[in-house]
Amino acid sequence: MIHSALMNVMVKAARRAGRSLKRDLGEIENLQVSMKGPANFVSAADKRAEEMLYADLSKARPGYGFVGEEGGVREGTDKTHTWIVDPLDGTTNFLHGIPQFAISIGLKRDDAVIAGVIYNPANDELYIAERGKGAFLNDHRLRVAGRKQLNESVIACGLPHLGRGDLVLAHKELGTVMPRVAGLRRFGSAALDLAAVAAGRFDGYWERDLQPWDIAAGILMVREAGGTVSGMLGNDDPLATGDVICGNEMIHRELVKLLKIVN
Ligand code: 2AM
Ligand code: CA
Repeated sequence: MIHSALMNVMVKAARRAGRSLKRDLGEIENLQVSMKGPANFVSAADKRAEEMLYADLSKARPGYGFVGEEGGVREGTDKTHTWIVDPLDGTTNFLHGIPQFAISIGLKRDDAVIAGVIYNPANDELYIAERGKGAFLNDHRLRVAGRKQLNESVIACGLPHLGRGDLVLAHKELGTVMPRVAGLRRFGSAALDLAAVAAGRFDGYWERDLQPWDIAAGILMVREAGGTVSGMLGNDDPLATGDVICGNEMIHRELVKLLKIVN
């Protein structure tokens, strides 16, 4: 498959940083003996990956702004374009040697995300999307699942992290959704959860309190695969609120309805 010049830049950067993360994952097993060791090591791996991404992306597109999970905001001279980058989404999984983590790169032009790459170096799954051109997993075109009923759907979710988020609300949401779906899943990487909805593996997904770098690329992925994405209101912008609900049009609508009842 022939990629655009922009997509070539993004894929190359993701693959190089991915090689670094994969090497570091191999080291994690050796560090499991020490409690403090792995956390510090992962934080270093994370920063290293972000610096590689910044170096590659800013070299290929000088002047674009850069917002990364680790390094904060780096202003560019070109005020219309901004990279939104998570060098390691699914940090907890990575720390535990669970191969469900990814690099997520989104490119914003003005207020719209126009390109996204999500790459899991552990299994070499590469998701790409460009606005108006569709979404692809390892160059196969993606389409969201077609299931119309929640009771035949597998739905993914996120849960509040230690010391953060609203636990009572999360329990209520789980209690409402769980008995109505074929299966509920919690995989721990928002970027890969969105990618899995785009790929039709999950029929839907919701999570609260996320950051733009967790979801920028994934939102585009779902939309380009024909899915619907919003915040908790059903028509609001998840990049602005940090809350996300998605699926095909029907499943998205059902999830919005259910989660509204909870609140
Ligand atoms: P991260 O691994 O890059 O931190 C898991 O539910 C999702 O929430 C992941 O995408 C994770 O991204 C994100 N997340 C956001 N804030 C978090 C936090 N404080 N602790 C753990 N995960 C967090
Ligand atoms: Ca993240």
